[in-house]
Amino acid sequence: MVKKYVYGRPFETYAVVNAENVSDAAESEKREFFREADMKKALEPYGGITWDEPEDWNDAPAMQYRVRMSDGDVVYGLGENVRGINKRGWVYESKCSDDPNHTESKRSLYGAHNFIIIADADNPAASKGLFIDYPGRVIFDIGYLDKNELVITVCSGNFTAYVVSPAMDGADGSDNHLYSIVRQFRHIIGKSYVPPRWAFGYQQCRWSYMSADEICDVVDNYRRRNIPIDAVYLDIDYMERYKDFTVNKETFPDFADFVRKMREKHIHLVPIIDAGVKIEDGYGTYEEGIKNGYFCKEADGEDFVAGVWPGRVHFPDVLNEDARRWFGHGYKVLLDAGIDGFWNDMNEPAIFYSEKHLKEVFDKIDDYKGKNLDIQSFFEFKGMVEGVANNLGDYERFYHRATQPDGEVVVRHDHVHNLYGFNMTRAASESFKELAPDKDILMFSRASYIGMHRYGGIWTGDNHAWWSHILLSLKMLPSLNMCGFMYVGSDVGGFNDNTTEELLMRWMGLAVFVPLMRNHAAAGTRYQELYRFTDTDTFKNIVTMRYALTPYLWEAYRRAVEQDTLMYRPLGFEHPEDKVAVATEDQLYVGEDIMICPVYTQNAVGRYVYLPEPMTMVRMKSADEYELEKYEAGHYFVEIPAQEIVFFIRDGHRIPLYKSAEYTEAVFGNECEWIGE
Ligand code: MIG
Repeated sequence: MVKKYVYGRPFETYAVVNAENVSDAAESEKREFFREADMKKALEPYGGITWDEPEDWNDAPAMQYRVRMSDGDVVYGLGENVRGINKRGWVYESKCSDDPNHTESKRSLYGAHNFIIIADADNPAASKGLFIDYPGRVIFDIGYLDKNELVITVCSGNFTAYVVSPAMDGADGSDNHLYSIVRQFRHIIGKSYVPPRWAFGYQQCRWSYMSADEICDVVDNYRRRNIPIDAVYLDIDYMERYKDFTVNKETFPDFADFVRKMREKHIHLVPIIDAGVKIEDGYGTYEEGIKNGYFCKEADGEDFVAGVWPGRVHFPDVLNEDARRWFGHGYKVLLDAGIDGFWNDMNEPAIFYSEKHLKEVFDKIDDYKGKNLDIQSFFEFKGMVEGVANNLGDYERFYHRATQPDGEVVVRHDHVHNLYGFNMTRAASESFKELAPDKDILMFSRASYIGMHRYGGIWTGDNHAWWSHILLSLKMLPSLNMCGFMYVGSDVGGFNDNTTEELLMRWMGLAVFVPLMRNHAAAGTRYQELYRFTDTDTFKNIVTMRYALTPYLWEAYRRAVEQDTLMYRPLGFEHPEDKVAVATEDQLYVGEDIMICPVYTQNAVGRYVYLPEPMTMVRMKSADEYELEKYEAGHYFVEIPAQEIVFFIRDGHRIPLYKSAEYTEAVFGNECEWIGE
């Protein structure tokens, strides 16, 4: 059962699309559920979170929900975020952020996924799902100020909360409270995006391959060594001076021909698209946007100017239907050149500086000139300069003419901040339907909000080549699935900092089971294409094993989408009564049949594995060489060399192992054998 609690006059986010069975809460229930809060007092203990007096349409007081948790209760959800699968013990803030430092002290990453499940340990039937449909800031204190209290603060009185209770009457075929909640929630937000099959192949990225020649070289290196690969990425340098929908003609002469040649080698090229449109006379996208008033505006009606890659840019007002359609049609030049995959970046939107704020800072810098900077003034100065990038104040400087069901409304960006990446991706995806209805197109984004899962996937942004980030990426998988995001993955090997051969190998060991298996690294870091290392045979072997498993993963993915359920299942979902299973956060069920237990520590010979049920261990040494061994439920130390892929098949289940190939489509035509009991 799903019940809807409407407060004030909510902004329509289009997160929920199937509300036919959603019932409305009575006024009295609503008053009980969320209470008005004195915002200053409510936010003070969290520090650093400011509260602006809302303006115009968004003028209702902030609201707060509080509930006690007993010791065993588990809180799941929140999609892309730091920390555990069980979110208890920290405070999270929904605020799409371009933050390249994913430490556990953070509260927000690139996505805003306001859905949680409170799994009630004492009375499982009282477990519930809670979705806060509000596109501005929401704070989820999940046992941070008081370890047994959950406090949700919505920085506005205009929002909708959806409460999902388990339906245990068998109506939805469920016999598990947690899955029942997931299924009902996923139903109301609509079916998740399904990518083309090749997007399950190994993909190579780097910021940036600078030319067609360099890309040819990368591809040759893979093909020559028979390391399977399906896609290579174009990061910002393929463009002409970082202008969306352009291609640098010097470094990529005859782009369409290049795309075609790559496709003959079964390689898909995937260009990046950035949110900011360069301000430059004679640049078509810029001029059209200006002419039609499609960019976000400041209060005085001037187009908002921010700085990103190309220097000064405007942001397309993707919350406006006409502007959205226009921006989406920009992808056409690349589609026409044969491109069938894109990644949308910097769409929180990331802002290096706003022109006005930068001017204020430059003016103030004069005050510090020649001064004896002491502890006070030095840190003030430092903070001021560092605070230029992604400054929250900049989000209060511009407006959208957002399309709402009853017409257009002018809304200040910070009140709808979390919808930008969603609508940029929606722009692309809606235009694909129109421009290339027969093409199956890969689309994923950095920023997102629930609802965007219908239009594309996400990657989890600028992680580091840190061991802890293998585990972090594993923990996000089920949380993302709960929020509808199915086509997901992290930058394998780590984006920031230099990777090592062993780290990359172990990361690949997890990525073998993840839809988006993309190796990506930042400019200036060590090159980390698989052939750059000593033991390229092992890398080849790992990727080949992935291809052998791809049809299983594809089916698991498809089924999870069709059934509105999880592809990645925490052990606690399968065994809610088993306390050890519930607390195990470094293993996952993948689909209905297998459990994975990747190694995520340096110099390991293996790891401890907990089996909540009897299973058969599969020790894959290569795509066609494996050993099976039966295990009873219990705790084990399992030796897992980096050269092998070890996972478990549940009793009574079998999975297909295909003959591998150098690109994904070919695998599906191959023979398979079934393994398991
Ligand atoms: O702030 O386009 O997350 O994947 O390589 C850097 C350059 C901008 C951030 C993306 C990253 C990409 C990079 N971009």
